[in-house]
Amino acid sequence: MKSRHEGFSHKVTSNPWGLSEPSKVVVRRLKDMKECFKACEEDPETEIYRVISPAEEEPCDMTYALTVMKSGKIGDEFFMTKGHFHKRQDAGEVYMCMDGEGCLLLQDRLGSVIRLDMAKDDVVYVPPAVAHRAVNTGKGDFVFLAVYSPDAGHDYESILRRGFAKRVVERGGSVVLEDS
Ligand code: M6P
Ligand code: ZN
Repeated sequence: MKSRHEGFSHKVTSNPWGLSEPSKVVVRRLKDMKECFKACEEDPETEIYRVISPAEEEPCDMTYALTVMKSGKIGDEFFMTKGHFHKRQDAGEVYMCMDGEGCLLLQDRLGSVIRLDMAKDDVVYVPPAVAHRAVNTGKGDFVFLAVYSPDAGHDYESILRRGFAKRVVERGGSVVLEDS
């Protein structure tokens, strides 16, 4: 890994999806996010998604991460990320969908939620001060690259306490946004 002053680069690989070396992988399983799903009878070891990021130790002003989310449901709820606010109130983020189909839920501090659908090649801007959660509504992996400032920080607690006001569920074969 070069120092951040020299820049750094990776290839996004497919089969399997990942970033070329050197990179680090964080796997999130059902047991790591039980508070997020309404039902959780499935195997706690079930992998929901993994986040692959540069193995960069030095502080950077910008970085990226690839998220690879499996297709599936827990009860009637589609696989999703934990979701977070940024600790820094002025830090947004950009998501680029590399493969699959899904959506982003954006919830502001007052609890209003909007859903932005995402498919391969879509680019989405996530404004500062909204909690964001990605949901895989497709039949294959949902893969997206996020570009953000690492010092934005992840605030999971605020959104866990309140919860997302809407859930993405399957009803009669359709993808539906429902009140929590
Ligand atoms: C994207 C970025 C990461 C985030 C990941 C998973 O790749 O937003 O910063 O960690 O999605 O989302 P979460 O942290 O909410 O589980
Ligand atoms: Zn974020």
